[in-house]
Amino acid sequence: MKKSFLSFLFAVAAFQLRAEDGHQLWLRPHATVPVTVVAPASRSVLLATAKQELQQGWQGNAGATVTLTLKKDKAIRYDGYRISPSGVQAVTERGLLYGVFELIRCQQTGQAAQAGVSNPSYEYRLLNHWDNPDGSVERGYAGQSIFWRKDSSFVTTSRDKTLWQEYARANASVGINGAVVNNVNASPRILSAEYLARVKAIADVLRPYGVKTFLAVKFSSPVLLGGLKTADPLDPAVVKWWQAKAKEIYQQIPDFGGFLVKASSEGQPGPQDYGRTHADGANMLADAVRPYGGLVMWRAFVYSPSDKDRAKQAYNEFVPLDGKFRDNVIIQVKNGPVDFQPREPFSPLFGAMKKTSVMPEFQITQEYLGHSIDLAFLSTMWEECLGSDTYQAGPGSTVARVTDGSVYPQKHTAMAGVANTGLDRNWTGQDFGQANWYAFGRLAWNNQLKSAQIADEWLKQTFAGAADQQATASAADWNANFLAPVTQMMLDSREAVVNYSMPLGLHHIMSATHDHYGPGPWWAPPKMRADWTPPYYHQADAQGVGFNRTTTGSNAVSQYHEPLASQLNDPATCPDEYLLWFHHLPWDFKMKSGNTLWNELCAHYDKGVHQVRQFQQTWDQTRPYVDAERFAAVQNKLRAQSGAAVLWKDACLLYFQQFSKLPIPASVEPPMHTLDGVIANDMVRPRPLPRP
Ligand code: GCV
Repeated sequence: MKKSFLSFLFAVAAFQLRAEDGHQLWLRPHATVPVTVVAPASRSVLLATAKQELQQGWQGNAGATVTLTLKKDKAIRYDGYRISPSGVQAVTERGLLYGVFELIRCQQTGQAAQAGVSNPSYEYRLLNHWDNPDGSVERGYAGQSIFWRKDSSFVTTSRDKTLWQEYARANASVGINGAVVNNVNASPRILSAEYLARVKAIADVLRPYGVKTFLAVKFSSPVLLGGLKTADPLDPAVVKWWQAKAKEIYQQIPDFGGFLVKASSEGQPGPQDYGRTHADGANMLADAVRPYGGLVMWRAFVYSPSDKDRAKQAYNEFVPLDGKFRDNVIIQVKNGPVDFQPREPFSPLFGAMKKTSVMPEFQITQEYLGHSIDLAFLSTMWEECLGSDTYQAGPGSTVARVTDGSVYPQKHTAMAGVANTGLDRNWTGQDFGQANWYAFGRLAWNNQLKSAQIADEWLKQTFAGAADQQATASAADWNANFLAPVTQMMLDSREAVVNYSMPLGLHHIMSATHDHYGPGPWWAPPKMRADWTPPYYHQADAQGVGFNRTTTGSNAVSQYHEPLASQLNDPATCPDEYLLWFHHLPWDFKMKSGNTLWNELCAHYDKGVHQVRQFQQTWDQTRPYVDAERFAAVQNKLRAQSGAAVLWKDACLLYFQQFSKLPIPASVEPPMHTLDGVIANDMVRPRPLPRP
């Protein structure tokens, strides 16, 4: 059972394929040695997968015997496992598979596999694909959908199957056990017989890797697909329609996971169209899937104008419904109260619904953090959210603990991530985007993991042995000149994006015309609803900048528990990171650093630009340690990101300067753009970046 330690890095160099297009993700082929696997006699496909993975990936002692045991064990919950000197023990076959992947991960990263139990933090660890039936992907930056085709062809090809299998395997390797395979802005067609046949085909390929298939459904499907006159959740015909549809699905996919619903949100139909509540809608669907053990994930991403402050609306709508949901409903809550911004405080819904299962939704695809161009390791952002103390059940009630069942008796626990996958050969567009998929899975398995460990694991599995020079390089050399600097770059990368785009609590000031890439603090076409425009969020004027959410403003602070509410309410105690989220402050406001707000803002934008330039230098120095293909790809992306960072800095400083009327400090690199120029360019769609 002992693993092969650091020699793994270099023993494999000769084995590597020289063409590294990133398709193998963190599961690149390795030199392996024989292992004997002793496992229960079973025809289970999952068990077969576990055995196969062990045999194909073993890098421990040659000729070792590893025993896989299925056994009741009170210490193991969900799909957890116990590692012992003789092998892996679990209660479920999925648990065995995850234990096997843990053994292999440890061997590959030079860690000793820890004897003992590892339980997942969440029962369900799910990817949400915003993939449309026509093959496009909403907020997708890595090509077309891996599940759906533009030509609406329903023939499942061997290429489809191979891709879905690789996808499922990657998920299983980090413990992801569910996939919602279509967009939350759901087409009713997804529930038609022809689409369900394809869903079945997908489910059949994902199953051997323990990945359950779920669907996002449109609330008005009974009308649009079923021809009913209403989708009122209390109408008996509607109830019957959903029951029949659930039966039809489960007949084809007996282990179907359930439904994800975006309702009464951004133009999507919902129970409120019929004067019903979210609970009425969710419960009706929950009853339809209950006989089969299905789940309903009901999204809290709603912002009907119940309050002038959009950040308050989800809380206003959902907290009064606490305790009114069936126990197979989970309320799916975005990490922040607005919409996946580079930095948001945690959503006040976390911890506030004490009698309802609540799950976090993170966005792996980088809608607001530079698409698949910018390098942004999002693990640090999710770690920040999960570690935030809600105080809802006393100190230490972190977002992690109020959602994973340790504080409240949630019937079900789950975490979702909006996927960043597409048909691009490397799956995620930017090679470092793979790290976000990896990190999501690892954090869903263990919500206490640290980003530094995740980055270290991912880099070792993704890049070790990926250059000819490594045949002669030493482990110490690789650690010092690749692993350490690149880990640091990853750990700094999200903060760099915050610095050059929306520092100090600024949010939602991106360009709308470029699909949320690049700056657009000025964007406010006439007649546009205000809470879709940046000026609504930054509120810049001659007096200052920021959204007043204190007790003298929208009072969003009151949705947080004490002592947090008071801390956030006072600019002297509000953390700088959230300052302009909660406060409208004068341009000469004295910051904790001693700087004025204006100078501090300028310094953050400038710092972001310099951080990206530092990343470029860091990456350039890794050339001897990285295969030529991925080296050039990342280098190109960083070059583009560097330009984008300068554009953000120049645009935002020049725009805000119109209000502050203050000079940009001499310590800050002077703008190379003009405000008119960047505004004009914002209205023109930029040419796509050349693909390296
Ligand atoms: C799927 C944001 C995105 C939308 C997305 C929505 C959601 O508004 O821009 O593309 O729609 O969030 O999460 O439902």
